[in-house]
Amino acid sequence: MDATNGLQTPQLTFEEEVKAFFDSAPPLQNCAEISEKLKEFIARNSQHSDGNAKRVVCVTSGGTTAPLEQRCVRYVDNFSSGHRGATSTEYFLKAGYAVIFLYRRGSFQPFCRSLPDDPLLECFESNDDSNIRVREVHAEAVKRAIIEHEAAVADGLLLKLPYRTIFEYLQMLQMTAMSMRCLGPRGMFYLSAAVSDYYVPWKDMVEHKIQSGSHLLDVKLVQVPKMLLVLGEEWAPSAFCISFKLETDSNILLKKADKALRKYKMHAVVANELSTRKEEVVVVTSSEKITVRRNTSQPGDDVENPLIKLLSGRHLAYIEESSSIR
Ligand code: 9Z3
Repeated sequence: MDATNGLQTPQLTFEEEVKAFFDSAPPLQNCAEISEKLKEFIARNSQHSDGNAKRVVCVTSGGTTAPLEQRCVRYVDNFSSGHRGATSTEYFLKAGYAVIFLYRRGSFQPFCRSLPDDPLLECFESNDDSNIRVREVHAEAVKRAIIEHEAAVADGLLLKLPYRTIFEYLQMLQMTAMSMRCLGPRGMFYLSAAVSDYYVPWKDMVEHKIQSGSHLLDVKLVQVPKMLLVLGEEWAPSAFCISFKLETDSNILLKKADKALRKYKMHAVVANELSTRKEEVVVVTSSEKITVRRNTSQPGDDVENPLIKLLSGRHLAYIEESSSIR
């Protein structure tokens, strides 16, 4: 695949690239339903039954696909499992947030991380009367998953919205951000999804399955416009924005995170290296680089535990600071 786009393409401004992306994207199928769910969720948490206006975070999770055919058989994907997003969602809920969980279909889900890969078949068994019961060995994990998930949903604190493609993801992120605008600084974006860097614009994509048989497959991929800038400047200008930077070469990680912080005007960038991402991350802000590690002396602890504590504290300070300058 030629990611350098060997064709002579016209030079577009950034604004034109963004417009071209959205203009050419296939419209979201359940747009009205998503919009209604967002409206209702945000209204409810702006005046929650416990009397407090909640802080609301949009957690993006998993990886986007870039389809190669309109009637998609093949697509470009990435490694992301959604573990970071699902785990962080649990800790955000614990910290008192309402969470919009924008996740890749089929990726890890909050409260289900400790269940086996095939939970339905592995967690349950039938007895002699063909009644279904939970296997003893998984009973604790299943009970915890159900109780904690039910509590979050019953309290109206968790809204789950699935995506698969880069087109769906960016349209849903835009809708979510516009809906969260009314929250001002109480809104937060925690952008842990691994977003495709390159895609085939819908209008340039073949309709039917690409036929095999030729020695070389020549597909032109175009850079996905970095929507982080648009998010912070236009879609939700008062929100607290955290993005992630992933590298496999630890020598360039912090420099790249620092660059992203300034270029996309984020409040913090969480830098992580592929092989150690579950053990430690570095939170890069304009004035600090804070290493956050999983507490290894506490069995089952996650790096997201201290990470969300740190970010939640920073978000509170940001809200106070924003209200004092209004
Ligand atoms: C991350 O860096 C996440 O922490 C991981 C989590 C994807 C590594 P898993 O889902 O992994 O738990 O398996 N996410 C963002 C990666 C990314 O694509 N960042 C962009 C970049 O590096 C900036 S938007 O250019």
